[in-house]
Amino acid sequence: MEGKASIDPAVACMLEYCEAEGISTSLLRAEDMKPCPIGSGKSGICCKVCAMGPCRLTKPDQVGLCGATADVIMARNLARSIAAGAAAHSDHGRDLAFTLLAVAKGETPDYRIRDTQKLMSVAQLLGIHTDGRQINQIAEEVANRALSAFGQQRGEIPYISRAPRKRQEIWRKLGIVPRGIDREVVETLHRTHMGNDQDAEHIMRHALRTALADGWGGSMLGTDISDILFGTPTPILARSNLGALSKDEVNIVVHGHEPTLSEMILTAVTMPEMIEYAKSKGARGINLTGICCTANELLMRQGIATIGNFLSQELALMTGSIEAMVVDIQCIMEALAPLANRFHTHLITTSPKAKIKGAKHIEFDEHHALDIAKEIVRMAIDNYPNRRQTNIPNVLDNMVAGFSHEYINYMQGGLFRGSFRPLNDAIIAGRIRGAAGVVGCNNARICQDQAHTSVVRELIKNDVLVVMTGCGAIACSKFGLLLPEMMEHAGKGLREVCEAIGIPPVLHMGSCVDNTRILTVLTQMANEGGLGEDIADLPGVGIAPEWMSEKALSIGTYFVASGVYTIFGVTSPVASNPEFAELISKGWEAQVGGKLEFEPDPAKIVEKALAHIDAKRTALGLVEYDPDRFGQSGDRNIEEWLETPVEARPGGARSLAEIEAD
Ligand code: MSK
Repeated sequence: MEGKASIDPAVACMLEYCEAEGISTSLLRAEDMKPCPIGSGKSGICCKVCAMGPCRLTKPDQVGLCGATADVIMARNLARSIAAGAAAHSDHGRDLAFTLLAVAKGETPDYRIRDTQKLMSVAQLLGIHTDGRQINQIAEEVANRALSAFGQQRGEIPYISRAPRKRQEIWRKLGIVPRGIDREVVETLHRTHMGNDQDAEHIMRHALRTALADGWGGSMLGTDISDILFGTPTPILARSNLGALSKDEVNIVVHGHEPTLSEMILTAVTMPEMIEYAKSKGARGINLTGICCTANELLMRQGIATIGNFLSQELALMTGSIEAMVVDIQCIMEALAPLANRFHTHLITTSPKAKIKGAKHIEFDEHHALDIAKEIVRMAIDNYPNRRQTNIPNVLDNMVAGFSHEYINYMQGGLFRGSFRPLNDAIIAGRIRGAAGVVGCNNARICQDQAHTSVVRELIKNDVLVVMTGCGAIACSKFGLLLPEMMEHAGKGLREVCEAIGIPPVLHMGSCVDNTRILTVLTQMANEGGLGEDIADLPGVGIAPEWMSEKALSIGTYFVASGVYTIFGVTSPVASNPEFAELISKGWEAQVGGKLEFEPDPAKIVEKALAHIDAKRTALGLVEYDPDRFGQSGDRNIEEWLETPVEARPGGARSLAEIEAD
C-alpha cells in the first residue's frame, strides 16, 4: 500500500512498535505482496473451476480451454463469492435458531428469552398463532419455522412478505424470490460448476436470488433471534479503541461474529467469584472488550467497549496486555496464532466450524454455555501472572451505539406515536437530503478507516443521515463520529433534526448481520408514504468504502436486489470487463431498481451518492435540496438569541430566566 497504513493513532503507535520489534502484520505484508492483477479482475480474469486450468484470460476475445468467455468466468467467480457470503451469514442465523429452539425446550438453563415483545412481533411476521399460548411454545414454533426456511425447497422464504408490496412484485416477476436459504446457495455452486450455466446475465440473476436469501432470510433471522435472546438494542454509551484495554485488570477480548458465547462470557466476568479469583492473582478485576462484530453484538446491547475493527486485531495482541482472545467465526486472521505465541496471550477458538492451528480449542456448546464461559475466564485469569511489559496506546474515544430499527421508530414519537413520519417529512421538506448506509470492513490495501470517516463526514455535512454497521461503524466510533456532538459538523437541516430528536447524525445499527435492520428501516420509510412506494424510490444509497469480504459482496448484492444504489470502494473485481460492469450496474438497475458499482476514490463515492440522492428527490417531485434553507431553529439559535441584547431581539422577547431575574 502506498501512503499511510491507517489514520488511527492507536494503530500508528502499534505499527511503530512492530517495526522496532520486527513483527509482521497484514498492513506490512500488504506492502510485500501485491494482489494478483488477473485474479483480482483488474487486468484480466482467472478461471479455476476445473483441473484443465487455471485459465488466465488477459487479451480481448480470449477464451478458456473449454471456450468459457471472460464475462461467464467473471459471473461465476462473483456469484460464488456472493454465495459464500450468503452461506456465512445464514449459517450464523441457523445456529441462533438452534439456540432459540434449545432455550424454548428448556435444554439451556443459562439462556432465557430476554425480549418477549420481539418474540411476539417475529411470531406475527412468521404467521404463528400467539393467543393464549405459553412463551416457550411460541419460541419453539418460531425456532422451527426459522429452521425450516433453510431447508425449504419450494415456495417463498417467510420474510419476503416483510418487504414493500411493490418490491415483492418485482422479485416475483423476475423469478428471484428465494425458495429456501440453503437451496439458493447450493444452486449457485451447481450453476457455476464447469460446463453448466454459461450465460453471465443468467448466472448473475441467480446471484441476486442467493443474496436475497441472505438479506431477507438467514441474516434477518439472525438479527431477530439475537434480539429475542439477548434483547433489542437501545442507545447506549460506550468506549472505543485500544485505550479501553486495562493496565491492571485481566483483559479478555472476544472477536468474530456470534453473540452466543460472548454474552455468556460477559455473565461470567461479572460473577463475584470470578472477580475475587482475578484479585487473588494480583489483578484489579476483569475487563471484557471486543473486536469486529462480536464486539458490535456486545456493544449494541451491553455497552461493552470495542478495541478495534478488522485491521486492529493483530495489533491488539501486541499490546501484551491480553490474557485471552476468544474467537468464534468469520474475519479472524490465521496470523493471530503465531502472534499470540510471541506474547502470553491464549488464543482460544470456540466454534466447531473454525479451528486455527496453534490456538487452544475449547468447543462451545450452548447446553453448557456458562460452564464453558467460566472455564475460559478462569484460563484467562490464570494467565494474568504471565503478563510481562504492556504497551497499550493511550487512545480512547466515546460513542453512542444501539440504534435498532425499533428504537429509530420509537425515537420519532415515543411509545404510542412512534413512526417514520418525522423522518419522511424531514426528507420531503429537504431538511434531510437523503439517507446512506455506510457499512463494511477494513482492507489492508488502503489506509485503514480513512475512506469510512471521510465519506461519512462529507455525507453529514451535506445533510445526509448516515446509518452504519460492522467495522465501518467501529472506524467512525474511534473518531467521535457516533456522538451527538458530531451534529456540529452536520449540515444545517440535518443538525436541526438531530437536535430535535437528540440523536447523533451517524447511527450505529450493529454487526454485519444487522444490515438487515437497514432493510427494515428502508421498508418502513417506503411504507410510511410520501417517498414513493418502494425502496428503489427512496433518496438513499448503500456504501462499502473499505470492503474486503465475500459477506460484503452478498450484503451489497441484497441491497441492490432490494432497490438500492450500492457503491463499493477499494477495488473492482469486474474492472477488466466494462460490459460485465455495465451488466451489474445499468443492467441490474433496469431489472431491480438498484445497481452495483465500484469506485475507489472516496470523494467520487460521495459525489455519486449525492447525485443519486438528488436524482431520486427530483423523481419524487420533492423540493430541490438547498443547504441554506434551514438552520433557523435549533439549539445553536437559542444560544445566539440569548447572546443578543434584549432590545435587539424581535419584539424584545425575553427568556423565562431573564424575566425571573427581573
Ligand atoms: S467483521 S465482514 S471485516 S465488517 Fe463483521 Fe468487519 Fe467486514 Fe468482518
